[in-house]
Amino acid sequence: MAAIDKVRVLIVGDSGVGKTSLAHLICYNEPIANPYWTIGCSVQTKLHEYKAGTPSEKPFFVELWDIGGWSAHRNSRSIFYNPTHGIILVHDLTNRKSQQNLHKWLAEILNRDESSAGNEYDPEQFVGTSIPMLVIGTKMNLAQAAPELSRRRSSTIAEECAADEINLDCTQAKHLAPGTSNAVKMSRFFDKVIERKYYSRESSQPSTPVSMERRRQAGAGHFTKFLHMS
Ligand SMILES: Nc1nc2c(ncn2[C@@H]2O[C@H](COP(=O)(O)OP(=O)(O)OP(=O)(O)O)[C@@H](O)[C@H]2O)c(=O)[nH]1
Ligand SMILES: [Mg+2]
Repeated sequence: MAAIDKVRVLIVGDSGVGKTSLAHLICYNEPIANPYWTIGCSVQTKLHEYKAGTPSEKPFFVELWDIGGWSAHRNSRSIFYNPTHGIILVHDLTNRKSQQNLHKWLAEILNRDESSAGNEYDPEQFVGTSIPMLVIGTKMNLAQAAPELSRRRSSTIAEECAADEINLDCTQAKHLAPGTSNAVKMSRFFDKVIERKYYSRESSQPSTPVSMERRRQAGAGHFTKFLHMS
C-alpha cells in the first residue's frame, strides 16, 4: 500500500485561548476534559479525505502542531515552524488582546529567519506570501453569556488575509460535527493546505511578490513568506 502523504499545520495563539482543546476536538470529534498547559509543542494527527466525494478524493495525514502559547518559551519555539504548510490562528472571543496578538504570532512564524528584524507586525512584510490560514475564535459560549467582553466586529487579521473564520465552543462536539458549516470550513481549509503543498505550481516555485491590496481583491485566503515547503 502506498504511503499516505502528510502536511504540517501550526496551531498558534496566546496561552489559554484553547489550542489544545481545539486540536483534540478536530482529531477526536469530542471535547477534552482537562487539557494541560502545553510545554513546547504537542502533535496530533488527523486523517483527512482531500476533496471528499469527488473523483479526486484521496487520504492525507494532517499533523496539527499545537504550539504552547506561554511567552517565556518564545525564543525556543521557532524550531517547530519549519516546514509550515498551513496556519490556524486561535484567539479567545472574550479576550480582545488575544485577537490583537495574532499579528505578533504571524510575525513570529514568518520572521523566524535571522535576517528579519524583531517580530512587530508590518503588513508589507507578508507581501507575496501564500500559506493557507484559518482564524478561529474560541469560547463562543462565554462570549455569548457576556457580550460586553466579546469583540464587535470580525477579526482584523482574517479580513487582512481574506482567510476563513470560525467561532466555536471547543467544549461542545456539535460545534465541529460533520456536516456543520464549521466542519465544512475546516475541511475546505485542509484541502487548501494539501492543494498548496501537493498540487500547486507555487509549491515548486518561489512566490511572486503581489501587493496586499491585490491579494485582498483576489480573495486569496492564505499567507506565506520565508517559509520553505518540503
Ligand atoms: N468554555 C470554554 N472553555 C474553553 C474553550 N476552549 C478552551 N477552553 C478552556 O480554556 C482552558 C485553556 O484551554 P487550552 O486548550 O489548554 O488552551 P491552550 O491554548 O492550549 O493553552 P496553552 O497550552 O497554555 O498554550 C481550559 O480550561 C479549557 O477547558 C471553549 O471554547 N469554551
Ligand atoms: Mg495547550
